[in-house]
Amino acid sequence: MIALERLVLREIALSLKEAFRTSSGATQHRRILLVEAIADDGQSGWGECVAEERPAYSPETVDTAWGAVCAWAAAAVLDREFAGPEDLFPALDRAFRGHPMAKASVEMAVWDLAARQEGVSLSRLLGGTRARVETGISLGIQGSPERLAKRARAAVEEGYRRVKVKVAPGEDLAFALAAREAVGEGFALSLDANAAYTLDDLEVLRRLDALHPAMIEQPLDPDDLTGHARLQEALVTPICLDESITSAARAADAIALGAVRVINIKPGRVGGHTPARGIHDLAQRHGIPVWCGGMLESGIGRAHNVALASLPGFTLPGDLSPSRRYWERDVVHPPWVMEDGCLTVPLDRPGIGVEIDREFLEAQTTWRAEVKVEGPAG
Ligand code: OSB
Ligand code: MG
Repeated sequence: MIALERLVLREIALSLKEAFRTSSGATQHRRILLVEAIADDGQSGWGECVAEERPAYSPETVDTAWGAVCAWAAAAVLDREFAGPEDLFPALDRAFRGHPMAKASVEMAVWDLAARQEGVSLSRLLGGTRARVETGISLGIQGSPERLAKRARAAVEEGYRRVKVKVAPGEDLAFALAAREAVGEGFALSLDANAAYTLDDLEVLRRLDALHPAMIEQPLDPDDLTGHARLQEALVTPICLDESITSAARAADAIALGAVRVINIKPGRVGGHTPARGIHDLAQRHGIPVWCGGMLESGIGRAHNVALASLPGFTLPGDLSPSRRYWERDVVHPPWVMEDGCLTVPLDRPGIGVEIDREFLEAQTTWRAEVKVEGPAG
């Protein structure tokens, strides 16, 4: 039985080692919302909200998520009992529409909490079957194709199992070609457009297709499933959907329409581990490979992604890079390190399997709030 006593929200500031640029803008300084769920037995679990500062990737932001957690998610989860962590998402989803990133930050904190209470790893509680997960790197748009080629070559040498390159109209063909030449013909190279194209761009999309990337991620608008289905008919390259997949129902529609051949699952985008696992199960039934996406997470969100990526259907390398790819100093001990192109799933440690560096976290905290159960118990 899980009974939550309070939620502690924190916003932290973390600077990326280098700016990350996509078709929807550049990020250098991250504002990250963290949620700590504290149970009546004093045990706590951690979640990380993947919402960004601006509504570019999705309609949610750090500020809308903060508001949604305080106003609605807290009311839905505090002052009641849950039989298990899989009951959190249904409760949150019944309580209010939308805001999946806000819901996920609470839901995932409770999964960590539940695993710690049971003394098992989060991977084990979720049904993970792998001890290591393959890493991929997502390279932002670089200043020139030459610079991108250099970065892509270095990534292969470092051991990454897949290189993903961001593309945007006007910064696509020369960049993708340079990356293909840099990594070699047989290497898994994928492209991510973050919804920057339309069906009017068919000509350039066909030319990208000719470079036979492993997949092209989210070429069109997130709402445009039929457009993706039409585009898939015109391309050999499998279409992977990211932004479009906001729920298991949406994933089922995309599969039924023929709009998707690979799915990028980010638990933080779809409402948490329960819906993420639902999409994983659905994809497995349809023979669709999935991989775990990333949102430039701190070591906390990364830990959740690693646990999810240990499930059997995650057969492709994810956007799961080691801590040092992003941060001078991560907020967890130990930091995530890459060994032989993989991250190790911390199966012998309870919950997400990393310690929170509370001192560093405190130093980076810009806002903090606590939401508690009312009355004598609180
Ligand atoms: O589209 O996958 C994306 C980062 C922020 C927002 C959207 C995306 C990304 C990435 C980075 O590609 C992946 C990572 O965390 O390394
Ligand atoms: Mg993407």
